[in-house]
Amino acid sequence: MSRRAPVAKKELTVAALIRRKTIFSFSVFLLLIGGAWLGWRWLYHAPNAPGDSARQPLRKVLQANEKVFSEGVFSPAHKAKEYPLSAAAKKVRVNGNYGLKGTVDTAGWRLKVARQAGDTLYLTLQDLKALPKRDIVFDFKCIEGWSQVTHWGGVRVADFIDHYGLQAVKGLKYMGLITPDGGYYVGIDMQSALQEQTLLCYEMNGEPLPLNQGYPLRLIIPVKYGIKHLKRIGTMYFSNTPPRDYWAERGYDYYSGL
Ligand SMILES: Nc1nc2c(c(=O)[nH]1)N[C@H]1C(S)=C(S)[C@@H](COP(=O)(O)O)O[C@H]1N2
Ligand SMILES: [Mo]
Repeated sequence: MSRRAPVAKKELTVAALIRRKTIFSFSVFLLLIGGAWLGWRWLYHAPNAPGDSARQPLRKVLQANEKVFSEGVFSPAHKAKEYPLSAAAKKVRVNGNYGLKGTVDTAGWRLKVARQAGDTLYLTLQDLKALPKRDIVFDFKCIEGWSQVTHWGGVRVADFIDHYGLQAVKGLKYMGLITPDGGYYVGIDMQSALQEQTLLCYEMNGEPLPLNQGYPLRLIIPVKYGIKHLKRIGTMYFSNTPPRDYWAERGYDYYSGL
């Protein structure tokens, strides 16, 4: 009966063990570095969508975030925190003046509301002031990294739409706003436009808006970053395709939700 004797496991010396582990660790290190480099190269050479300055893979991440924010964890009822009047800053920071060059024709200014099918409303500031006024004190946040608790007053976009019989636009996906000179423009998803805290705003600290803060009318939309709070509204329109958006065209998040 010939039984094979069990092969004795070859004992490794400590030095050989260390050598083996070092080679293994170094190979893993090289693989990770190589992977990171390839990934970066892929991202760097990835194309942009037409008219977009964000690379497509990065834009897809932003769009995935938007989906989570608008349909997922954060419900449509999501509201910005409100503060007491006493918390509002007296000296309010000014930021951004695209579309604000030149003065406003105070007497001639009208809010142009493009309803569907070429039918347009022209409203005066008095028309807007005749509607119920809503005051809000909230923490205004700019993507540049600053924030300030400030006090604004105006008419809710939702009330405005109901009052002017624009119910049909609620079925569309977006509201677009443009300054009178076309220099600044934003697109807002309808759900956020109709949110109870979103205002067509004509007052700051109980006074008419200063020129550099959007006189005669601006958007206040507390569930979004400052870039969406367009100052000096000229035209309002509605559509199912995303309206042009100044900062989204320059690579920022279109949704810009908080
Ligand atoms: N017309 C116009 N609106 C604008 C901007 C702009 O450049 N032009 N900048 C936006 C940005 S980035 C911010 S943070 C807020 C600042 O509002 P404030 O000047 O009242 O602080 O306005 C927004 N609305
Ligand atoms: Mo901003």
